[in-house]
Amino acid sequence: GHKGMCIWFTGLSGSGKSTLASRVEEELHRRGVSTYLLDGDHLRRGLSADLGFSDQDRREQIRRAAHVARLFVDAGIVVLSAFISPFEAEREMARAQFDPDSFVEVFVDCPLEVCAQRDPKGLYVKARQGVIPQFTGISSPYERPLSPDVTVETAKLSVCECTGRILDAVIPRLRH
Ligand code: GGZ
Repeated sequence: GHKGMCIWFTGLSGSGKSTLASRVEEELHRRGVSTYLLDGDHLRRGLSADLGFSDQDRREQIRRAAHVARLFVDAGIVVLSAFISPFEAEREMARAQFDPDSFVEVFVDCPLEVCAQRDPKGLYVKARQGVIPQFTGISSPYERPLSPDVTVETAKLSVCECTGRILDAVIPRLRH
């Protein structure tokens, strides 16, 4: 068996959080680990359908996300949380929900310009046109993590290499 754990991905829109969370999830499945993928988009369609993107709403989004993650971790599941989570204070609040060795903060580090070039959903174009207000990195802040457990530079490393680095931090902590 293994214990529950929260792997918390933070980074800009388009930095690669969801891609890496699902790749890490696949690898954990191969090792027989029970997982749950929790992401911003999903939560915002249901539990957080009442929230927008003001600083206050983002703080509330992260509070809810951390709480839901905690429920799953208590049930022995490894939760992969992928939220921009732009504020250090809320990331620390999330961390505080867990035992020190049951929370791994992964900074998905990618330059804004690269994220804006990737722009898989066309959101950066709309943000720069002012069509989408309060867009992270354009018209809303992103505080870089001060002490993440793992940093992966997705503009420099392959998805495979980033996945490997995250697993290297996670796997040893899964044992009781
Ligand atoms: C940032 C936005 C915005 C604004 C819509 N700012 O890359 P995506 O598209 O698929 O995922 C992003 C998602 C961000 O939700 P989170 O819950 O992760 O954000 S936070 O932790 O800050 O609460 C993005 C989309 O929503 N999106 N408008 N204005 N991202």
